[in-house]
Amino acid sequence: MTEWHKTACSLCYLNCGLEVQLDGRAITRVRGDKENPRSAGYLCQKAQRLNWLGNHGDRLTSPLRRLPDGSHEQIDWDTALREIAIQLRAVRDADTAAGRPGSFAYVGGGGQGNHSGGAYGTSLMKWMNSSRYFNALSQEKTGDFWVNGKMFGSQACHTAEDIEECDLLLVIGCNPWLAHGFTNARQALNTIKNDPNRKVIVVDPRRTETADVAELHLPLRPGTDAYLLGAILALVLERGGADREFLAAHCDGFEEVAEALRAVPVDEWIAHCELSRSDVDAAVDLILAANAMTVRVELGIQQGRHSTLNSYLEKLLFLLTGNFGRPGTNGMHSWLLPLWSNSNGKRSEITGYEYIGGLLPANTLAEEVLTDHPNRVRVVWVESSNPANTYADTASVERALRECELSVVVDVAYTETAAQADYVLPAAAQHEKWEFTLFSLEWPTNYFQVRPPLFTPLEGTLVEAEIYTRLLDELGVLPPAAELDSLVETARVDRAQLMPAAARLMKGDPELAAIAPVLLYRTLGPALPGGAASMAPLWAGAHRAAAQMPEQVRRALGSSADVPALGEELFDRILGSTSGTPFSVHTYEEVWSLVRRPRIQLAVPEMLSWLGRLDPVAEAPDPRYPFSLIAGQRRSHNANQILRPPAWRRTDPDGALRARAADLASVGVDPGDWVAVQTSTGRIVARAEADESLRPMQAALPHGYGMSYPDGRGGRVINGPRLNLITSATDRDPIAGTPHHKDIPVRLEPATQAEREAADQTHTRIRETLA
Ligand SMILES: Nc1nc2c(c(=O)[nH]1)N[C@H]1C(S)=C(S)[C@@H](COP(=O)(O)OP(=O)(O)OC[C@H]3O[C@@H](n4cnc5c(=O)[nH]c(N)nc54)[C@H](O)[C@@H]3O)O[C@H]1N2
Ligand SMILES: Nc1nc2c(c(=O)[nH]1)N[C@H]1C(S)=C(S)[C@@H](COP(=O)(O)OP(=O)(O)OC[C@H]3O[C@@H](n4cnc5c(=O)[nH]c(N)nc54)[C@H](O)[C@@H]3O)O[C@H]1N2
Ligand code: SF4
Ligand SMILES: [Mo]
Repeated sequence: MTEWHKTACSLCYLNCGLEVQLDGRAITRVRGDKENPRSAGYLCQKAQRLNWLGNHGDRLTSPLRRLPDGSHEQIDWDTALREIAIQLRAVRDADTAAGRPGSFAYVGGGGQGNHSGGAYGTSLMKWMNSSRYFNALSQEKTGDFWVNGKMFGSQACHTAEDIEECDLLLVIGCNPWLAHGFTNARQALNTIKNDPNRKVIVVDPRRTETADVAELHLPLRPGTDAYLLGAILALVLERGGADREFLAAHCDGFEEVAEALRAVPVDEWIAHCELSRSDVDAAVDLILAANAMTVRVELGIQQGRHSTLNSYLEKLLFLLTGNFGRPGTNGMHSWLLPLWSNSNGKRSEITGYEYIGGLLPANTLAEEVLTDHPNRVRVVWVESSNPANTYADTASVERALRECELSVVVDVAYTETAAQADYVLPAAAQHEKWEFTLFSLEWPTNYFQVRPPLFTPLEGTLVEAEIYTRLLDELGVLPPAAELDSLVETARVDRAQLMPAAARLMKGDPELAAIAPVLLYRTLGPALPGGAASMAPLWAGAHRAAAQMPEQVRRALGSSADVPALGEELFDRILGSTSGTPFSVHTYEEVWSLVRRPRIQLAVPEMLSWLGRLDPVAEAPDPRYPFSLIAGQRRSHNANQILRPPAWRRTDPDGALRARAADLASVGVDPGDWVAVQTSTGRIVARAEADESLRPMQAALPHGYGMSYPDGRGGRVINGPRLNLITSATDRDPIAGTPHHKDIPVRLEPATQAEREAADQTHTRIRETLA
């Protein structure tokens, strides 16, 4: 019988536990891992396509160097790392001589299921004296983090949902049926649907697959969530729905918030949302009747208009009604290693944007490069991200990649970003190395899973830990080999002694402290079983978690050990549990140990004044761009930029533009035609498809298309819309800089003759690559 190997899916950030069968370097069968304590056997249709993650014709197998004509030539690893090191050293020296902050930008550091590279990449950033970190979180979640900082005391405080126990699930601006976003989403939605005592409300302009299982759907006008949430909050207070006992015990600032909400012109705002008062009243009835409500949100409001304000109002909704920290409500999860940090208001000197969670807005990357400001970004280092397709305003991002002094891409495939880079470094794919995800966002029990490799690294590739270690060695930053080898011996003989020994080594040497993860890889790494060297930073994480929440870690492990032995035990458990393991178990009351202020601060002045400034009249649509585009919808067969070969998609091969048939007809387009989508930034062509679930004058293009792929004839062909050619990087949130991708003003028109011919030709070539 063929053996089943444990792993996890990395096609979305839920990272369901999987078991797979192999044939050579291929994954041939996939099933849910019933022993995974979190996902318990669950998977969705995408997991079956996992073979395409690392096994396809567009893998990188050699470092590349850009030639003057824009093409790339293959070079060997030593040459690549030597040349890159020389340039990095020169930039760092120039920064120091000029007394300016490091001009190195780190972009990415992990995708949906791979965060092992991030610790090493940030080591390089720190050694370059820089803190300029950009990634996907800073184009979706930083508004949320900012609000968390104000209300809960740290931007690394992050709320979670207890969907299993809730009796009301309020879904705002997300579509868990297709995008998941919480564990075992479809199963959880079906369970609620089949229980007469439990309800779902969906707030989404579109009648989504999730709305189909809901008791109530509020199809608001795109971009009006702040008005709706303001109106709902005002009605909840008016009807006595504030949980006075909870508020008195745990929160400050209620009176200021109540005063601001009393000023909300409820009926005017509901009219602006194009909803009926009776539907909104019905939602308020359900909220007031609920014993335990959980609010679940995502891009519909985070990449919607008034993004940061939306995040604030959404949190007020569960806090004012006392739906926090009890079974079935929102809570706060622990971390093994936090995926983002807390920033204290530091700002970019170039754009003025605040660092949030340690990140600068992804939307401002190109601006940080394309300026003559003396502190501009000079080096762009991209790892495990494809900003040339995923950041707003593709043309500017590509220009920034080309015009900076040095651009380096670490990826497994020849991405659109790699195509612009000075150097491209080929990484081993996720199933060719030890890997893990830091998307451990569960509450009150939280889990962690490491995945051992299924295959050896493809020839010519290296794991990220090795790439950064070799580079820092080339830069002469690592201590002498003899010194490191003595630590290797310490780690082998008595791991617990490594901590004080490493501390002695780094003491007083900021350069070494900056690269602590690399030192751990080099010293602890060789002592780890099964070649798990790159997992070394988790050792520090395990000790950190054990020290911060010993009681909860003991509960999770069933252990009675004390710190630091508890940290060692946790690390061993994590490395040894290929199906994943709980690492912390909180009681509900212990939620307060995860909040970083004595009391939650409800009144956030910037948010209350924003609420006061909301003005429906100022938000009339632009007649030149009358449609609202969902620029980046999650569908059955898209998965960010992770699966590149067109063959993986079982549905929606062209990445269709969807809109109501009548709306398509009104612009002279029939379903099946090529339609042009025009914005003030750009124009793209897509296949039109009728979809009556959208609102009138709303259209949708999918996320996760626009990748180029070898066409088998020596050229490359682009699969589906390169969406961010038409999005603007400056149409963004004033606080977090997050884009308004879910509500982009566009014009639709029939494609021109030339555009149709080009699109037909592309379509044919894509078909040929499938054959
Ligand atoms: N299949 C699939 N699943 C994925 C991914 C993928 O690529 N493919 N990517 C993963 C990632 S990285 C993320 S961040 C998540 C995102 O997950 P979601 O946020 O759930 O996905 P989206 O489809 O981007 O948008 C969510 C919903 O917002 C709605 N919406 C649009 N405008 C508005 C508005 O103004 N107000 C409100 N309330 N709603 C609006 C849309 O109709 C849509 O249903 O998905 C993850 N899961
Ligand atoms: N218009 C619009 N734009 C969007 C969105 C939208 O809805 N609309 N959604 C945004 C969201 S929510 C997100 S999360 C981002 C995602 O955008 P990105 O942050 O760019 O991430 P991914 O698309 O996941 O790309 C992952 C990259 O990592 C590479 N990779 C995979 N495995 C490995 C590995 O082991 N090592 C290395 N080094 N590389 C690897 C893949 O080849 C791919 O190039 O897109 C954002 N962009
Ligand atoms: S829900 Fe996400 S992680 Fe789970 S199988 Fe589907 S794509 Fe993979
Ligand atoms: Mo995302």
